[in-house]
Amino acid sequence: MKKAPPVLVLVLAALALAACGSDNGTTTEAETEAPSGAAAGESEAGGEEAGGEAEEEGSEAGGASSSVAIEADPSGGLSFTKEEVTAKAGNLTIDFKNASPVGHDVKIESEGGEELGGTEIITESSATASVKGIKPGKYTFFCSVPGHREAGMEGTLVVE
Ligand SMILES: [Cu+2]
Repeated sequence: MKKAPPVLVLVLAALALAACGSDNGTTTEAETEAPSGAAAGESEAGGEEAGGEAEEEGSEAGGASSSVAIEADPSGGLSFTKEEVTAKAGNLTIDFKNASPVGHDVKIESEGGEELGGTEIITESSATASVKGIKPGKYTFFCSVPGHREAGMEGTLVVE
């Protein structure tokens, strides 16, 4: 009966070794991850440099401007033909077209809910609106006619 404890000790020792083995495995994995992580850090730094250059180009241009085309559903539905549009930071022109007889407009709203600009309500025509010095980020474009936004007349404006 006194032999049992040594066996248990051996079993425990074996388990401990197994545990050490898996620990070592984890350590080895961590070590192999480290160099790639460092490499990723380097490439991220490179990306930041590229981003900085792009920003410099933007500030050099000063009055950089771009335009986006937004169109209401020509068949009169309460939607826009695009759910997402992309523009560049700077002075933005929105070319809005509404071929339907249902009145719509387009308003641009910041993520914080601040209205930055928009068009008049139009039917069967087109209108433009401008937002000066729009910054990179995500904005919402929507129709401000009561009930239209709630019905789905909104989308995302991504400014790069
Ligand atoms: Cu509308």
